[in-house]
Amino acid sequence: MRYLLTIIIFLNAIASFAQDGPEVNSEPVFEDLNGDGKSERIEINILDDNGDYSSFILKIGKAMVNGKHSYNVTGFGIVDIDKNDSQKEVAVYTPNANGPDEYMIYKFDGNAIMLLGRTGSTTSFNGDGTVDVETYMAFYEKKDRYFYDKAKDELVWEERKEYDIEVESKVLEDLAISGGTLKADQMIKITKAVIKDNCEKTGAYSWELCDEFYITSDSGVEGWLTLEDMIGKIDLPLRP
Ligand SMILES: [Ca+2]
Ligand SMILES: [Ca+2]
Repeated sequence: MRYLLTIIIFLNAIASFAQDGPEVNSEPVFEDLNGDGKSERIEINILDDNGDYSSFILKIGKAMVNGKHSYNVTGFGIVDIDKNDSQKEVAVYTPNANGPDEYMIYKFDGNAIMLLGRTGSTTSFNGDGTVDVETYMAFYEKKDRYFYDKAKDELVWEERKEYDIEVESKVLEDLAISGGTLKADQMIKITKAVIKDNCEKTGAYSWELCDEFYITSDSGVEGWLTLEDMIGKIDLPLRP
């Protein structure tokens, strides 16, 4: 029993799971990344720069690459962005201090290592050539999708400005919107978020106050408001 417990503790020490992501290893792993039937040895050296652990050297077979992440790196996982090809990828992981996960995703073609892209927040690898990234905004989650462009060998963002969201909230004081007036204490739903470019008005935590939101309500009053319009007037579930 004690022997088993020691093994379990040892395994816990070398592998942990990222939120929604692959198993994260800090020890070498053997895996066939380029689909030639031979496994590569994959290893990460996390560099200590006076207590900053965001730089690393990734070694795959005889190839190596230097990388720098946004936060301290804890290891890497093996991911399969597209299960329909024989390639697998290496995702170097940092648990962002603010909660969301971040990955730098590398391909190995048998000779060289190349960076396909990086994801800046909580990431889901769908296995069909797409990767979903969920970013915590002021009071909602913004869901973006990337697809693996094989011709470019790059993870490409599906560009969008408008996001469907669903946030219920209460009106704190009477507030005029394009479709009428929202009354204090009535419940509303916020159903769309539009991210505005070049917003220079920022609030606490760099919230972009120009972003626009579509409001619906049981009273039939609907319309658009900016984040600036809403703060203090609508009981938004703000998260610092
Ligand atoms: Ca191989
Ligand atoms: Ca694949």
